[in-house]
Amino acid sequence: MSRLVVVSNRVAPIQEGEATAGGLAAGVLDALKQKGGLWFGWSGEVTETSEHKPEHTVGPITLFTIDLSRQDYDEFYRGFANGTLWPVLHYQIGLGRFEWSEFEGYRRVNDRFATALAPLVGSDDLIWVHDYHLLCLADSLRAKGLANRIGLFLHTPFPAPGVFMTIPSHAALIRSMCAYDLLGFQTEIDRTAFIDYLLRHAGGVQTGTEGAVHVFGRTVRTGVYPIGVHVDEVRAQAETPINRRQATRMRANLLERLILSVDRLDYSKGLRRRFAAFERFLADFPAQHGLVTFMQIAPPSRSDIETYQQIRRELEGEAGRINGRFAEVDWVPLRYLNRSFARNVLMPLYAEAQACLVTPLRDGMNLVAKEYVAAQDPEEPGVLILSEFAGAARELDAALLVNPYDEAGMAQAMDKALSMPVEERQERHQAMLKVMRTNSLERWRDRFEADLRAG
Ligand code: ADQ
Repeated sequence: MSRLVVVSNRVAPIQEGEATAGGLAAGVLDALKQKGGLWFGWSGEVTETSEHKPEHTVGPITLFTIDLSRQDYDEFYRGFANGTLWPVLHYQIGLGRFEWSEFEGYRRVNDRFATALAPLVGSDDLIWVHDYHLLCLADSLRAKGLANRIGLFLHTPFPAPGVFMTIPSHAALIRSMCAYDLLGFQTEIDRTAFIDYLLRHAGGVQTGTEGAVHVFGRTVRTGVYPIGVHVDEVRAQAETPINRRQATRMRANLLERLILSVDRLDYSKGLRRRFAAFERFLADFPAQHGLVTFMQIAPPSRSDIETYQQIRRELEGEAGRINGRFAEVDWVPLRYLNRSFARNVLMPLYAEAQACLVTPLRDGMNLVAKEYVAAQDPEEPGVLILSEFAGAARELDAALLVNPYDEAGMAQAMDKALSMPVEERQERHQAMLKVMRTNSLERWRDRFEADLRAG
């Protein structure tokens, strides 16, 4: 059988026998471990020579990475990928910037990936590309004569055409995306938005096959593949006695009700409005004073981009102000932790929390929501409060769904979560667990791979 070649912006650092991180890394690794294959991406290093690293083998997996030059990093990574695409894909048009030179840098790095990758690929290998950094990679590989099956899975949302078209190079991007054979999305909403663009703005015509469009002289297939988590693995991590002891110690100096949030520090995650909603909760529900702690874990990410520095400054200010307004000598309502935690600390902490607030303004899926549900004790589960604009809300509709722009609504949901009877909590938890067991991480991976192979 042909090999699987996975390409993503970053290759996760993996060691044999070590637990892996969530989401992309875990899903990709499982796929590669089963059948063996190649994982290709950026090393994470910026060097003047932008060299190839020697390949590195872990079990049946070969890792191959390249460095980026300073100019590549600035134009491709900080510039077009994270300064333009990321905000627009998350409907934050006002936060986007656009420079043609950065778009050219993005194309150039996609070409560099293709140049380094092409000689490593066999003629019948299956190429599975991940995410918004590499929308033009298939186009670059085709230009080098590769006729392999190439698929892209977009981990972020795909926005309504009118939003995507605010990117001045939108037409070139879409044309490049159509060099893929299969485009995978997290939800039907994302897939429909993409097809809508093709039909209304690119002269596409639907073929008889569901989700397939004839456009730019070829047929592009699309599919919906909601990414999942390893439910039993998360629960086992949450329950391991040594992990639990650590979590209980961490909890010891918190009060009896813990509301938890865990995110990368990113403006798309809705942290500012979430802080405001917690403030509203404290103002509207004084009976909860002295009883509730809201813990926000948010390690900085992309911190050399101005919009990220700004949100960090704002949140630091807000956390101080809210605590200043409400804290007592023996009670600090908001704990704001700017660091990441190992999974064996995080999963038991999920299990300890009575509620988890996951309120992104937009999110492709949001794995924290799924991890929180998976980590719960089925007899005494906590309550998930989830933004209706997270991809996960399409599956987890038994959560308390909220509008992340409605601060009063989120405050009410917090109160409802903390006073919900155990029967209702169990019922909601079971419903969510059932969907998550069906839409597992294995299913995500297997369906995408099978569809790409089937062609
Ligand atoms: P992200 O935007 O990074 O992923 P998310 O889906 O929530 O968001 O995944 C984050 C992962 O990192 C989770 O596994 C979580 O446990 C971990 N994590 C987050 N904060 C952490 C912390 N402080 N310490 C330790 N671990 C932490 C992108 C898309 C999402 C999509 C995923 C997968 O933006 O919408 O769900 O890819 O497709």
